[in-house]
Order: sequence, then C-alpha cells, then structure tokens
Amino acid sequence: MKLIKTLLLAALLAQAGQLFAHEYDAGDLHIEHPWSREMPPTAPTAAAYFAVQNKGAEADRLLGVDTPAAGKAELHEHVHAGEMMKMQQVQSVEIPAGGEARFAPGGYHVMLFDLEKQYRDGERFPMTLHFEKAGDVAVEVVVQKEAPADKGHGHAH
Ligand SMILES: [Cu+2]
Repeated sequence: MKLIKTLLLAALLAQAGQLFAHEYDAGDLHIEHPWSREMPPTAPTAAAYFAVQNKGAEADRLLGVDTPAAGKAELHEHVHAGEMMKMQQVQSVEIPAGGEARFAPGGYHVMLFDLEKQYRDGERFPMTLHFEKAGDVAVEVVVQKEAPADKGHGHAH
C-alpha cells in the first residue's frame, strides 16, 4: 500500500512538473521553457520555441540546433511578404547583451524536418543549442497542445 501511494505521488509530481516552465543556464545565458506544439501524426514538420536571455555584457549568437528527434533542424523567421507571412531560414540569431531573443509562433522558431515521429502532448525530446560563445547547451523540449502563457511581448497572429 505504501509503495502504491509512493508511486502515485511520483506520477502526480511528474505531471505537475510539466505544468511549470523548465529552464537552463549556460554562462551568461538563461534559456526558458523550450516547447513544441503537438502536431497531427501525419504532419511533415514541427517547430520548437524558447526564449534566451543574455545577462552578460557581450552579445552571443545562436548558430544552430540539432536533435535526434528530427533528420534536419533549421533556424527560421517569419517575414511579411505583402499580405502573406512566409518563413525563411536564417543562419544565426543574435542574443543581444543585456537583452533576449524570443522564439515564438509568428516569429523566430526552430523548424524540424524528417521527424522520427510526431510527439504527443506531454512528451519530451532532447535538443542541443549551439551558441557562438556559450557553446553547446542540451535542453529538453516539452510537447504541449497549447502555447504557454506569454508574459513577454511576442505578437500573436
Ligand atoms: Cu519554419
């Protein structure tokens, strides 16, 4: 009985953990809540989002990412093309000194191609961020149905 209670408690705590933002520190960089929206099982791509704050006095750059969950991962941005929004690859994203870069729907995102599978709400997959100065930072991407509440200034579409 005690064992069952312990297991139940562990399961509850594990679930509660997913509701809270998870974050990572690497040198002067602080990486907040990497997440990906749950996609239909047949969707050909997915996108990952996070915010990076730079507490240092020098700018850093995100040069790329990779993940065993996808055959290819690219840094993308959304740009206005007349009435349309289209996305295009960028080679790197600056994390300004004392500032931040936000990856969010409608803006910068990590585009994931050739997925090994589409992950479900609540699942996680590993991803490594490659920074020019801070080096490689391993994070876990949480898959969720809904975008996390945005306390920042991302713009919605
Ligand atoms: Cu894209």
